[in-house]
Amino acid sequence: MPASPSGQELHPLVMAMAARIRQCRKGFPELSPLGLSGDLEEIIGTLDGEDLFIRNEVHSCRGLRKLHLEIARLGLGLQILHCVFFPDPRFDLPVFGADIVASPAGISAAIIDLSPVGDQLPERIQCGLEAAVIPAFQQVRELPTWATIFSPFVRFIRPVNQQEEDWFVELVDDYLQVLGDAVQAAEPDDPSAPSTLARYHGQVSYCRQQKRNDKTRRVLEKAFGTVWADRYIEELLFDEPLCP
Ligand code: BLA
Repeated sequence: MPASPSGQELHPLVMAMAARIRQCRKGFPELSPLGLSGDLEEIIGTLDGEDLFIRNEVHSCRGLRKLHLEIARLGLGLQILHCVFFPDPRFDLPVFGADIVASPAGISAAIIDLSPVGDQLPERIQCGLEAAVIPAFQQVRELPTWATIFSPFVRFIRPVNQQEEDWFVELVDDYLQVLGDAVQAAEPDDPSAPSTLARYHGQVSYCRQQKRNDKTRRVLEKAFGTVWADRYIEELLFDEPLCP
């Protein structure tokens, strides 16, 4: 089977990350695929004679309202792995986010975080992340101004060699283990509990801050137009949770 509908190879880090995320995802409780309206599962187009595609996988599980994994090729050899696991606000769980941006020149951005939806991370997550060993990446990138949503454990790097790419995949695995353990242990609060409402508002602001990332919007607009990009961002990438 070709690596992509266009038959072109995906960057090894994009493939390795996707494989690891899928493997970790399997362990989440009551995992089930979420239907996507037909035109959003696989999106294929062309730009300046180049094949474009986006492939989306969306699930839900006990504790998480949406687990989204996207792999895309979006023009000029740009490849993106985008992954966000959004919690169900009734549960005291963070948002898992990961993004890889690869171009023919190599990986320009690799980011991973478990982001709080309140003042701080749940204690169990905090302790788990404190125990994770952070590899000595050579190129740590500066976060943009909208990135106030991330935790102190966010890693935003440009991997400089294969070893650093391998380290990054292991780090993603560590963060997903910490999240997975918390998901297994979590018990829901009442939908009307103040804690649920606070986490709902926290998740809404996470989504709104992410939507301030012009780089994502620009790439999608160039490939598929403004109206489509808007809908895609609002409905699939960073849709806000339903009020509990
Ligand atoms: C940066 N995101 C980028 C860049 C591009 C995209 C082209 C610039 C690359 C660079 O600075 O080297 C594009 N990312 C996309 C597209 C999608 C995508 C098109 O996910 C989806 C279809 N972005 C996220 C998530 C996080 C994230 C979940 O979607 C973090 C958890 C972070 N992307 C992120 C950050 C930057 C970035 C922090 C750098 C922005 C900057 O430096 O201004």
